[in-house]
Amino acid sequence: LIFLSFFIISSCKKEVPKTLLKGKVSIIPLPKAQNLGEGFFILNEDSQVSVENESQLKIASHFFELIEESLGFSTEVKIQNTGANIQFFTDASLPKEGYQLIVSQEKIILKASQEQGFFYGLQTLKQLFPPSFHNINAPENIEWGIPVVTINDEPEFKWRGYMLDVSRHFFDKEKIKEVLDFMSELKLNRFHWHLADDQGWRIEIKKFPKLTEVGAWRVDYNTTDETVSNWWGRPKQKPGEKATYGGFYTQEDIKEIVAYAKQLQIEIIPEIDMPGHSMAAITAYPEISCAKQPFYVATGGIVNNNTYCPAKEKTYQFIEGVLTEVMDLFPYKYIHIGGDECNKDAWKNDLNCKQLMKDENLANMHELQSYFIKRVEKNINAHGKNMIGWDEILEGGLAPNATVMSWRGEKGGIAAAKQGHDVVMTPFKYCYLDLKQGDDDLEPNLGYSHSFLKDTYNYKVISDSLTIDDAKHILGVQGNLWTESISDWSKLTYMTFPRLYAVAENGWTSQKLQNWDNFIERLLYQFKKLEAQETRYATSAFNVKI
Ligand code: TNX
Repeated sequence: LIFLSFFIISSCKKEVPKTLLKGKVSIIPLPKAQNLGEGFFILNEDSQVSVENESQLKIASHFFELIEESLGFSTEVKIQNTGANIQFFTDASLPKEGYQLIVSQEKIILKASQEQGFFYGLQTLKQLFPPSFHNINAPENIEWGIPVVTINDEPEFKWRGYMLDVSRHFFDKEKIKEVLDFMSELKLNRFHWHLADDQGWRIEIKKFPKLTEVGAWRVDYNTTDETVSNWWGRPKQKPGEKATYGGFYTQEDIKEIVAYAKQLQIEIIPEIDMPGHSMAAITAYPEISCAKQPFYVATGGIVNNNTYCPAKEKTYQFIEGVLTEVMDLFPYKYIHIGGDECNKDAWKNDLNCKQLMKDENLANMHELQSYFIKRVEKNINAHGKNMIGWDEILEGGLAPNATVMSWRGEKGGIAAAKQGHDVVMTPFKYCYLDLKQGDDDLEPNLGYSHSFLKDTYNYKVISDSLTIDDAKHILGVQGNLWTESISDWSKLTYMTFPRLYAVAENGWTSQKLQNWDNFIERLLYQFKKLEAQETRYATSAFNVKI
């Protein structure tokens, strides 16, 4: 009895590291090579980090500050602290985004050649913690067991994207930061921000203030029925009705987001959709349309006459004014100009359009659209930037330097690559996160057709019909979340997860290493983590009713 009570007392005194789960590594996206050893490295409040220089210091301090609450203690990060048990080293032989992470029982060593690699090595480290680490309520007096493992890693593609449509439903800047957070954990590095569409203009443009005074607001349907059929069936705004639903980002907000994304190694691709999908803009500035007024910011579904007029100089002045401010705000290479689903009815009977087609020898509406896109590209190129657009920009002839985002299938992307243009693959069947992910009776209030997790996972980014040289033009892959039926955060995460894990693995892990059964096993860790964070995700992918 004395022995037993001694045992009980002593085991109560010392906080047992509850988190020492049996060693198992469940990293998504799957690293290029990993070798699991025996035992654990214990990370506790005595742990210290040593880095070599200021740039590493920034990355490491940012990381350990962010996880301080989850850890339950702070971790000291210093330059050249030889006694530290977590050490960073430059290894110039590693690729830009690659890293090597070596966890032994005594030490953690992280090697990379550049910032990106150190950042991604740390994201991997974060996934080596047990799921309880991600609890929103921080534990106290705890030690964390990190399994002994050696990981050598680098990505397959340089474009690993996620698109969010903030026009159909607006998500404020704090939510955008949360999007960037979950992206960075999956080593996604391109955030495509769909900022303008028929149902709302979301970015402040100083030269054209009505874009946000008028274009950012529509009639509030305030409905809890968020099926796509509800969206498509909505009546249009009537004269005298007040437009109160919406929102926009100020230029200060944009700068804040750009700085935030930079710390997470994410580039942002702003999209201003044109010449179609532009109802919000022409409601603010009707003179750049060739359709008849009045215009209203669209409340939902079918929108006609939502185009800029390609035959007015004013249109090009407007676009130049808008894009100049956009290009100043986003210090990156690409500007997305949309180009999709342009309904050309308003152009067909317009006298200016007819005259322009004659003058420019344009045979049909596709060539007229191509004329418009090419002029816009010239302007973008003159600012030293590249234009990217949806695959409709192939119609009537591709602009000389355009990059194509292939969404209606793989055909457009394949054709563009064969013409020597760069391509990002986002075929809707595999990459559209707004499509249903489970059987109809398992889904809450959602619409469109299906895109099952397994299809997303098994999608081959490089089509068999490409030669090795054509394939070099495939920059990567992206998951797109259109928000017609998504007005709140919990639905956003529900549609995004788990499919974004599959997109991330398609972007990072080579096809040869991908394996569905193994992916599902690793997903279980991610699910526990999402639960710990109280993030809603879909189980309908596994035919489980929620
Ligand atoms: C097509 S994808 C669109 C969007 C819709 C989406 C719904 C693309 C370039 N255009 O405007 O939101 O389908 O899945």
